[in-house]
Amino acid sequence: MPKALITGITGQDGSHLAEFLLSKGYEVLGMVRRTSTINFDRIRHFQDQVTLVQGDLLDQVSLISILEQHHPDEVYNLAAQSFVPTSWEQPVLTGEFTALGVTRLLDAIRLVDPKIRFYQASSSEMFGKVQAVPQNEKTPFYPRSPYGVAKVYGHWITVNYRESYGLFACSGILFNHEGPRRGLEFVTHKITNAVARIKLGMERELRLGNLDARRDWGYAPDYVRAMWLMLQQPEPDDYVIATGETHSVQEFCEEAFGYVGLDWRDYVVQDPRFMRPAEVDLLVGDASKARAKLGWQPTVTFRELVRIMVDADLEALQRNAHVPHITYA
Ligand code: NAP
Ligand code: G4F
Repeated sequence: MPKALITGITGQDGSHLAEFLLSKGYEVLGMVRRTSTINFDRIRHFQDQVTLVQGDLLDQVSLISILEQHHPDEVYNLAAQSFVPTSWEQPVLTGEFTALGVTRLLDAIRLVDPKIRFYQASSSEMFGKVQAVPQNEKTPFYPRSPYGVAKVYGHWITVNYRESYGLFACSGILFNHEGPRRGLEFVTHKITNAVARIKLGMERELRLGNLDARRDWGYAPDYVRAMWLMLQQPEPDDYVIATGETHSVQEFCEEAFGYVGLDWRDYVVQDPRFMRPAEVDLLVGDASKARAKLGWQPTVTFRELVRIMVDADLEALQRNAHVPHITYA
């Protein structure tokens, strides 16, 4: 039975990847950091099928101990400070987690067992002020946030450890991917949660920032499958994972409000508090390498994604589930 360690298992992608690997017969280890309140909402339904181990990307000894004690065959590094606006407020901490954390983990692998296969969660945010449309593996990076800068470091240190030490280290350059488990501060879930609240009479407006920004939005479960496929190849490599379609934040609003029979213009208010110091205006990925070499392709369209998220929010609110109201960016 292959064994995989997931850092960031409590996050959106970590929870989907754990379920995917369990379905493939893996023994799954999930690294969690100590918190005063348990935050296992996304993993509770399969928690008894995985082994949770305590560790932190800031603490190298914890990483080395986990590898020494549990001997995983594959390590998926999904942990990060992943919210772009926070990276301007906490740029040093973002660099510690999202950039140097990658080196701590790669070095732990090099020291304990260089045969471990490693996946790094790189990001389309690295393309930032895009130098080509669409973006592929050869497009130069021009990050526009401390988060993007940190991810560029994480990407190149992964390539460097592959080339310096022969590690089987892959970097997946994933474009935005969403779903009902997305954090409520990200724009897609902020919109669908507000649409559900407005539809149910619990709220009257939705305050957003830049409505013109365009993203290539896919469905998170499709994207974790690509991570696994990368580690099953004969050679390590880097891959762009994207749908190849781009939509604006306004189009996302049109689709989400329209789905429940409302006109977004009656509810959306632009608020300068949600504008960014530097914006990524347009992302659209070219995943032809992943299609050709991994046989990967997305299965959920933009319209289906919006509907899946709106339906999930409506259902959660109608069940009276605890869906906290978003009060910050
Ligand atoms: P997410 O929901 O924000 O999850 C982040 C995870 O990282 C959480 O489990 C969090 O744990 C953990 N974490 C944060 N700092 C840590 C630390 N110092 N030590 C250990 N764990 C730590 O992010 P996601 O959307 O699943 O994304 C997964 C990865 O893919 C991230 O690296 C993100 O930057 C990258 N990425 C995401 C997208 C996307 O569209 N979702 C696109 C490209 C790349 P807590 O629960 O304790 O906070
Ligand atoms: O949903 P977002 O916060 O995601 P963003 O910044 O694209 O980052 C996400 O995708 C990256 C991959 O490209 C990941 F690496 C990263 O970890 C994260 O998962 O914002 C999307 C767009 C931005 O242009 C933002 O300015 O939506 C715009 N936006 C407009 N109003 C807003 C809002 N974003 C947020 N979060 N909140 C708003 O009110």
